Amino acid sequence: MNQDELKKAAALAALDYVPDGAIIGVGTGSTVNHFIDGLATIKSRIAGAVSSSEASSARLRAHGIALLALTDIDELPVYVDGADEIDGGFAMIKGGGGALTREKIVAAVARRFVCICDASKRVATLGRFPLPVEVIPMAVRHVARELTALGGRPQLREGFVTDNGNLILDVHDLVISDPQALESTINQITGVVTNGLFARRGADVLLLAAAGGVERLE
Ligand code: ABF
Repeated sequence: MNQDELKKAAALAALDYVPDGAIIGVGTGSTVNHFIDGLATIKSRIAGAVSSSEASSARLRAHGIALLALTDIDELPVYVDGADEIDGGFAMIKGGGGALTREKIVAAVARRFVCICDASKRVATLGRFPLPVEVIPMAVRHVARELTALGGRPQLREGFVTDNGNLILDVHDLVISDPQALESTINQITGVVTNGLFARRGADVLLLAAAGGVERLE
């Protein structure tokens, strides 16, 4: 199986975690796109979806799946999303697709975060993937200086503006020995909207697709 087939296998396995009649939190990315396509086959069994990006909203809408605003609900049984990296404690680096802020918001509301990945995303230690940091445009140089002081090498994601109208710095060469501590430290930098470390609120379930099948880890 190639990587896309593995992503699809992980995504379809997540349908088992969709309760009948539920509103589902939906992430962003190519793995999630397979989940959205799978969700369309059972859309009569769900009440609708809360989306984490304009891209996912468009795909959900194209399938006729009802979109709800997070402000319309008080709880969410499950959130399904991919990751760029995930470690043994289910902490993640996310945001390669640029949707990290809304992903983190919807994940914060969800009772259960089901992460869907191909095996290439599984790492012992986070950090080979450059850490995305969403930044208020006027603060981008200040935040870059602060991230450099933390040992990172920030690069502006050229030509990219997030759904929220902000910029993204991709931070290379960070040594992430304590994901939760670094997530909090970066959150404190004035001008940072969100950083792509999902460690304080990691995944609850990991569906990891490899050649031998989909491993379900909790
Ligand atoms: C999304 O999943 C992003 O946070 C992350 O970048 C992406 C992984 O992308 P893909 O599923 O396309 O590999 O939630």
